[in-house]
Parts: sequence; C-alpha cells; structure tokens
Amino acid sequence: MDSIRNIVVLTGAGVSAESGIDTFRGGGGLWEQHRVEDVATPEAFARDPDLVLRFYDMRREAIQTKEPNAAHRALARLDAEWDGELLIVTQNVDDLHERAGARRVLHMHGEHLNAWCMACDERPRWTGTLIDRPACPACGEAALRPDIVWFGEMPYRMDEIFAALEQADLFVSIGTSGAVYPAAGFVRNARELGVETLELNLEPSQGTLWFDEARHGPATELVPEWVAEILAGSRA
Ligand code: BJW
Repeated sequence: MDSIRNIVVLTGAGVSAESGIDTFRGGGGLWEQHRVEDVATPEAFARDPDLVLRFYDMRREAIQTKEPNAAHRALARLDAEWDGELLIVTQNVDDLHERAGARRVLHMHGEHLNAWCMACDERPRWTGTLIDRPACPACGEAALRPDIVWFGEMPYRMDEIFAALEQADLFVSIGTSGAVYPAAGFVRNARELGVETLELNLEPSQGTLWFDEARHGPATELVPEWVAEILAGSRA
C-alpha cells in the first residue's frame, strides 16, 4: 500500500442505494417501472418528450429529499485526507458525493440538477421541473432537456478519465453492476496499464473476475473500512 499514490474511484448506483435511491438493475430498480428504452435514449425523447421529462422531473425531485450515507461520507473523508491524486468518477446523476463534502468528483453520465439547453448549449443549475418547458435563463428559448447521458450518447470528460487512469496506482470500483460501457471497461483499461484493481460491491459484478481483489457487502460497511485502511497505510 506504500506504493499507492494516485487513485481512481468509480462509483455506481449501489453507493446511493442505502440513501433510498433505487438502483437500475436490482429488484425494484427503475427499469422495472419504466423500460430504459422508453426513457433513456435520444430517440425516446424525440418520440415522447413528455414521458421522458416527467420521468426525470420525478427523479430530480426525489433525489433532493435523500441524504448522503456512510459510503459517500467515507469517500469525502478520503478526498479531504488523501495527499496524492484522487478522481471520483461517478456514473450517478445525484449530488450525494458533493453533499457529503467530496470535491474531486466527475459526473460522467451528467447530473439531475443541471439542465442542458439544446439551443445555446448552456447548462444551468436546475432544481425544478422541465415538463412545463421553461425558458433557458441564458438565451430565453424553451429548449431545455435533462443534462443526462443517454444510451448512444458520449459520456462526459472521457479524456480526463483516461488521463487519470494512466497516472493511477489503484482503481476501485464501488456499487456498479459492470453492465454499461464505457465505465464497465475501465477495469480492463486499468489492468492493461498495470494498475491495481479492487471491487467493492454488494455481489459480484459482471466484471468481477477482472479485479485483483473483490470484497462483497453493503457500501456503507465496505467503503468506510477500505478508506480507513488506505488512509492508515498511507501514514504508515
Ligand atoms: C450495492 C448496494 C449496496 C446495490 N452496496 N453495492 C453492446 C456491447 C457493449 C456496449 C454497448 C453495446 N450496445 C450499446 C453499447 C453502449 C452502451 C451500453 O453500455 N449498453 C449496455 C446496455 C450494453 N453505452 C452507451 O451507450 C454509453 N455511450 C457510449 O458508449 O458512447 C460511445 C463511446 C465509445 C467509446 C468510448 C466512449 C463512449 C452511454 C451510457 C449512458 C448510461 N446512462 C444511464 C442512464 C442515465 C439516465 C438515468 O439516470 O436515468 O446511466 S444507464 C444507467 O446504467 C445509468 C447508470 O449510470 C448506468 C450504470 O448502472 P450502475 O450504476 O452500474 O447501476 P446498476 O443498477 O446496474 O448496478 C448497481 C450495483 O450496485 C449492482 O451490482 C448491485 O449489486 C450493487 N448494489 N446495493 C453496494 N447497498
């Protein structure tokens, strides 16, 4: 552990599950109430914008009633106390990492609390609804959509993510099923670069065999334990 200086953490829906936000593919997950292809593609938005906007308005409202849990707080502690490089790449579109106090966070699939203006490309912070077609605060056009990366769209800031992986000594994947690319491929990218890899997940993910080590259990237990361990090692 002495040789670990630069860390990339990837988080997924499992990190926010114990805050009461449904995962995508678990029992009771979102996809069971709304088919993904009905809501999370540009084609679905073109076909039935009201359905898609209502769905995201509902989730934007819901996340604002949720609180960070011990896993978010542990990663915020790591951010505050880790002297080396750290990048928390999250697939999550909630703001619970930030509300726990983490700063080095990159939202590769967008954010519920941003809107994206298709007319002027601004991304205003947005806590209210979009179904009523509000005007963009920057250009006045009624052309706002959720700032969410849908299937078939390019995830954000991929260059920064790959640059961080190239510098990393350790890649840790937390609470993600390994079903959605390109995030699901990061473990293999990391291995090819000679980076040590660790999975923390409730159950083995689809990519579990690619990791050097996998620990299975709830994020609120595994993440604080791992953070305490790595911070203790860095001070040894
Ligand atoms: C716990 C826990 C607890 C529970 N403690 N753990 C064929 C092959 C390969 C790829 C493709 C393909 N066909 C199409 C593609 C590409 C496509 C893709 O991957 N599709 C798959 C379905 C196959 N990907 C894309 O289109 C992406 N863009 C793209 O590829 O662009 C081209 C490109 C090329 C080259 C380089 C770069 C780019 C875009 C993907 C956009 C994903 N968007 C979504 C929806 C956002 C909208 C919304 O939020 O409504 O993002 S999909 C959804 O899945 C969401 C999530 O971020 C993402 C990942 O889900 P996550 O986080 O893993 O959640 P779950 O539910 O799957 O898993 C939770 C895990 O937690 C489980 O394992 C539980 O066990 C665990 N857990 N409780 C710890 N308490």
